[in-house]
Amino acid sequence: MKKVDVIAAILGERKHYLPIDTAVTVFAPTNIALCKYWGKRDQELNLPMTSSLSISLDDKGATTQLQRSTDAYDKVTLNNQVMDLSTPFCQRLFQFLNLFRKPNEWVDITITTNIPIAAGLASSAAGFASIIKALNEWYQWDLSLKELSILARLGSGSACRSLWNGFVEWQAGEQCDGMDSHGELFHQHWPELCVDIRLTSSKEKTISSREAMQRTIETSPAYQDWPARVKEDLSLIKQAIREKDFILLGKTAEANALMMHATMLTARPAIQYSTAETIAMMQQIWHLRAQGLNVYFTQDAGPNLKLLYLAQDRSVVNACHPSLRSTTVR
Ligand code: 2P0
Repeated sequence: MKKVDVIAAILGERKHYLPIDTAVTVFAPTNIALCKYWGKRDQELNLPMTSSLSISLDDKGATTQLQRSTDAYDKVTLNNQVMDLSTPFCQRLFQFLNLFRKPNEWVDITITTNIPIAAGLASSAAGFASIIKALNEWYQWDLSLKELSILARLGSGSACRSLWNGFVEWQAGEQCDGMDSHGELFHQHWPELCVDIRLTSSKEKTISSREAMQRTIETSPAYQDWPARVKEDLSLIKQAIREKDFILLGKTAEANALMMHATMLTARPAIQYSTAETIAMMQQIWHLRAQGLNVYFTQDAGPNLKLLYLAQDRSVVNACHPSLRSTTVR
């Protein structure tokens, strides 16, 4: 099954709609997975091997402004910088846009993120989610969030979780067209749950998560244990959120992230996103926990850690160790 077939099935007649003349501006939050997506059963459609669950970072994410280009060529601006259209960023963007637009529909697109790009902070998730929301308004498709989630997934898997604020579960689904593989709200509120990004590096990662997850599936003997582990972790994390059991949430989310990185370390050749700073940071967190502080971490495809703790511990977390000070994002 190809992306164009999925798009045709969702858009139907709407595929022929013309864009409006005015600019549209939309925002999508980035999301941090508490139970990770790692590995695909279909690379073309970004269909995952397992379900996953994330929390969105409300006002941290990507804003996309989309309008007709005043010239007969495309224009891309990323974080106030006019982009060369041959960069990998623009190539990936146009691969996606070309699935939807018609010939000569030249675009002027401006994407602004308030999180570092490609440092394992899920900026591509927010980026693709905001682009599909912008297309939905530009062409006046009037699609549901579920349909937008399926289309966002075609750009980047984790983007399908960035259509909502709060907790979002991405159901892996079983169908080969992926119509049952999309995000949906996990209806729970937990305003006391805090997420901090501890930035050890905002440099671009050396290996994309797309390439890393494929190599892991193909070469890591540890990967065979991953789907069963995720099933159990997902169930525990949902229980923890429902019962507001922070310790269960923290220890399961941390173990899930470490297991994901263990599958990468045992790939051939090995993949390691952690730096010396990342490891030192993990040890500090474990040390603080041994002293009784309820702080946990999760880590994505990059060296930065995200701290998880409750609002009541915010001042203690910040005071404990100067190097633990970080950006509170939620
Ligand atoms: C996640 N990550 O659940 C996991 C944890 C990184 C580590 O989703 O190939 O950029 O576009 O589907 O979505 C990052 O992978 O990969 C990711 P593609 P994506 O957040």
